[in-house]
Amino acid sequence: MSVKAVHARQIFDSRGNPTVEVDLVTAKGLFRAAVPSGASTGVHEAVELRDGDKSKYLGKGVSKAVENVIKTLGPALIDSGIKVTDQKAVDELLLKTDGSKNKGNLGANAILGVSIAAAKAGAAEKGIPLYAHIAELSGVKAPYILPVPCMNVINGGSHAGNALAFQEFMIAPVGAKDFDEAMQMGTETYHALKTVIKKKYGIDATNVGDEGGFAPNVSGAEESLDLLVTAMANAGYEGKVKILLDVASSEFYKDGKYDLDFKNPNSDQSKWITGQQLADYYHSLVEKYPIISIEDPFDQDDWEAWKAFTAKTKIQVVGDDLTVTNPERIKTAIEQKSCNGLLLKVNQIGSITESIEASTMAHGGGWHVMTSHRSGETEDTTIADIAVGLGCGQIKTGAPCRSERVAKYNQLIRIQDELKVAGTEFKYAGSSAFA
Ligand code: 2PG
Ligand code: MG
Repeated sequence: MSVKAVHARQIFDSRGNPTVEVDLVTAKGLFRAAVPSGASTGVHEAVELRDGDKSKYLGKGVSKAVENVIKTLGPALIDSGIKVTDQKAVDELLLKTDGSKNKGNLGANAILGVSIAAAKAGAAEKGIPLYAHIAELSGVKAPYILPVPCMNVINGGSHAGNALAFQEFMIAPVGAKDFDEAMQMGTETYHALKTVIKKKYGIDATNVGDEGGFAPNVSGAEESLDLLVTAMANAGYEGKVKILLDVASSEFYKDGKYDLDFKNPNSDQSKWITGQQLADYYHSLVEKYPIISIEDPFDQDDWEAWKAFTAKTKIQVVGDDLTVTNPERIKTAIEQKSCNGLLLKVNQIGSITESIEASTMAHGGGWHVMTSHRSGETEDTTIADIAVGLGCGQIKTGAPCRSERVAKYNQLIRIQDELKVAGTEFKYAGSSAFA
């Protein structure tokens, strides 16, 4: 079945910034997709097309991207007669129509909106759920794997108005028996954390950041980690819930050094540290706390620091800004042994087919894959289906707070429920996701 109509409009993301929504119509109905947007974006990401007219939405309008869907991508897809079940052909056409390497002509936000909507239409055409369609497209075999929810419960970096340099402190209920129990452990630990923070710093410290995690004005990583360890123990999940970090260090890499005080306009340059000093700091944290994964420990182009750290540590090292879900950069990182895990963000690369390719390549290189939201999100839950369809084993989509975050966890609850009711074999990834 081919595409009958494509429409797009400007809607708003969770930070109140404009973003693209696409409606794609086939004989089976209307299929809708909304595109997320990052704050700590990597410089090598595909281009998110913004209008740049400072008099409107601070230059962040997406009317050009919307127009590119309505006037160019949509008509090209309709005229091609390509079947929506053939995602590869759909995406190839979208990429060819754009014609650039970084999707800068029509915008990765325009292309991705159409690509996701087509995937939803393809699933409907086959009469199967989206995760099953993605599993078929990627050749991932049964049983389905429900991912470990990695919940970002303390927000720092560019996602929060506190002094904390590290961007994300996540909890991962690896010791749960299934996804439902993982959610119980995660939410109970989140609430225990709120109590600990309130007791220690007062009620105003329980306000939340961009991804629904708390954003207390702590002095640094160790103070945050102490809070997490206390909350995990108070909730009764010591040993069952582990900690993951996303340092997002490209945000504070300056002149070859790392500035852990980067949000202070009067930061003292003599205190900026080298990659080696930062690596030593990570090793000491891993010794002291139940940390099983560190994302973006070094700058997106500080390849040597990545390689040295990955060679020395036993934990998962995740590439986000380093690899930007781009098969070319992932290939280099596999060859150079720069990291051993991929953060999969569909809007970093801009199409479903290339995201599948990125995941397949990472798995082929012996890496684990974590599907991820962006800090600016919408109510679209596609990444939950992607995580299951690609057998990722890990997903991060914020704290269990704020509906744009919880929507994805709720979709995973629905998927697990559906699989149970249908008697389809599945398993919860648990600690094997990090082994
Ligand atoms: C990250 C993401 C998502 P952003 O760095 O991993 O948490 O943040 O979307 O701002 O790039
Ligand atoms: Mg990141």
